[in-house]
Amino acid sequence: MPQNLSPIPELYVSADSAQRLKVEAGELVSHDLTSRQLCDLELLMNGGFYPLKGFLPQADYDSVVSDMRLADGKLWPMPITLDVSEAFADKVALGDDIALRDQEGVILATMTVTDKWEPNKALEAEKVFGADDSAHPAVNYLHNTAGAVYLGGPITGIQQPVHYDFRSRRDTPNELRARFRKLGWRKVVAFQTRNPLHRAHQELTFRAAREAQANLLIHPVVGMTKPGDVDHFTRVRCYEAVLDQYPASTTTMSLLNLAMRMAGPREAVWHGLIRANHGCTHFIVGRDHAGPGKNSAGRDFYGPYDAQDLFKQYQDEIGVEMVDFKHMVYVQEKAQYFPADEVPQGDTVLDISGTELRRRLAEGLEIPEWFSFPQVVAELRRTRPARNKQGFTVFFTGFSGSGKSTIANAVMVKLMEMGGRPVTLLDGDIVRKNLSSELGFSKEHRDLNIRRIGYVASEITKNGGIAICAPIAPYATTRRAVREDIEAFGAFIEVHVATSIEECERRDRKGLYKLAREGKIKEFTGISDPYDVPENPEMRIETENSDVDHCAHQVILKLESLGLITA
Ligand code: PPS
Repeated sequence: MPQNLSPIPELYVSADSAQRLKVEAGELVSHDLTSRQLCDLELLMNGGFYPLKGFLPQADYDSVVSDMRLADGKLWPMPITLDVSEAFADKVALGDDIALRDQEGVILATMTVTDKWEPNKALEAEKVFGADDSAHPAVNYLHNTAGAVYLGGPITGIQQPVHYDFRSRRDTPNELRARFRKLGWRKVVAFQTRNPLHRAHQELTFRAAREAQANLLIHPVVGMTKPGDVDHFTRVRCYEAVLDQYPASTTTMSLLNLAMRMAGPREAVWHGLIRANHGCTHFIVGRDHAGPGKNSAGRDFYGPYDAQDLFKQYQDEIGVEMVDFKHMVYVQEKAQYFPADEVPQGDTVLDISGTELRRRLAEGLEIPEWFSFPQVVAELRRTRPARNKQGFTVFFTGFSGSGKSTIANAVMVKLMEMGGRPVTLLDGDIVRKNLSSELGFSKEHRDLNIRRIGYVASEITKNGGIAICAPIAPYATTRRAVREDIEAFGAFIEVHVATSIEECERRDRKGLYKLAREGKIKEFTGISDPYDVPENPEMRIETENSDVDHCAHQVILKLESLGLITA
């Protein structure tokens, strides 16, 4: 593919106009961008999403969803949308300019709203992600995080989002193009990654570049990746260590502030277009590129080669050539890496899967030098200490009077007796007194209450402590959101205290069921308000025939079996 390194159009106004526009925009209705929208806006403004001129208007959106093309026919596989709440949408009329602010309130851009509509999210999920299945992180986001209304229209960029971390490693498409021009790099292979690099990656990327007779751009995503991934701070420190392993002047690295959608084939095409905008000529696409994992039936969302097939089909339009990702394995006798299909006959192949690596890290086991670089392993161990040294959250859920608090208390005391990590109990009643005293029991207030508990628990988990939560937490989607927040930092163990409503009512320790039956307490869980029974909790406890000590002991045994505590 011919390389084009002339500057790509950006959406920024000149510095003088920016100053004036910023003052004027202070008067406009303003929208606080979500983390994902902030990533999207940055790439819209700096040309990473060229030829988009703003968040998609409806005609472009419809066409992208159904045909992977903008309304004018240009290839674009991913809907880049500004989702807002209905309440916000009501404040905006077509033709209005709105200010787009970052999370600190800084105005980054204005947008002229040309379109406003309620999208068919189920259709978007089916078409873009292949299934309306909330096990897919982007579908879950679509239904449970994104607002109900989309606004579309052109953007006027005022300033770039500010990044305080790894500033010298961040480049706009035009900065990278200029760098390639200056270095005389006429062919550039980009490698997209959201994981730490080990020796096999170094081998395969170097090999891919050599085969294409090109230079190499390590282009990791540091915006939003798959929930549960290693945080980008750790990854960038790991990448920096690996960068030293490439022959000098063949390879460079730049960080891409992209919010991934994990959309497999469509995502691969999108990644290709983004790399073309960054001045690359080749792009490495591997097995299950940007795969979201398993669907709710336990099967992969996409076939392992779907992304490669789709990419090949659109390669000319994308403007970058696909380079096949070779699965590299270590051959013991030769003490070097080979593509899996070129291993000399009879030789011994060594490989460590991602799952096995996580297990070894979790259990503090040896990670051999042939697999990774010592600096990378040291970084990973620093961030992910062995499981018995990490923070975690035990989240009890169940009806009022089911025994959650009593068991939670007993578990807390047992853990404190063992020592080693600080333990905090976030019991329903304690939280309602100290954190949520103004809240009632509507769905909105319960959700807010649980999100607050989740936030505190995630901070405790992140900092290596043990959080024990014991609210009713009646809604499955909210429990899932809390799980995601916490699993970014450590284990989340959901314990369903499955005492039946009849038994809770029979016990009626606080006399609340009686009042609920008499209608004196409204929206009472299990009587006049819903409770979603957890479908796949880590543990379910029956309290009707066991005493508290036995129930608490079962939890302790579970924590032991997960390697979170050692006897
Ligand atoms: S929630 O739904 O998770 O926000 O509830 P939570 O914060 O755990 O608070 C539940 C405790 O509040 C008392 N209470 C009620 N529970 C359910 N429904 C209604 N309407 C209600 N009104 C007051 C009740 O004592 C719960 O305490 P526990 O410890 O669960 O028995």
